[in-house]
Amino acid sequence: MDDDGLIGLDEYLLLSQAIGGVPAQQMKEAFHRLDRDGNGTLDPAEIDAAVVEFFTSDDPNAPGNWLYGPFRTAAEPPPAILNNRDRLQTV
Ligand SMILES: [Ca+2]
Repeated sequence: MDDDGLIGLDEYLLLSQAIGGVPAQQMKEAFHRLDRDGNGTLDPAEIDAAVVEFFTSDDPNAPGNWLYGPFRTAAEPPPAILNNRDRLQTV
């Protein structure tokens, strides 16, 4: 992380490695969906919008649902972090 307040593709892929379980190619696609203005970095507004969508939208095409890689249905095993989200919803 280079402390510029923005997340570049290289930094996003490091994050994806930390999460684990999602192939780099899918994380690259996720990054490009989250980068709504297409300038090659994720700024705080893009991150905020993604987080809100991630928790509020069930639209598979909503960029926020790509925050941790491709949107998954209940039939697909999600990475561990999505298991945590499911757990939160059922408490
Ligand atoms: Ca951007």
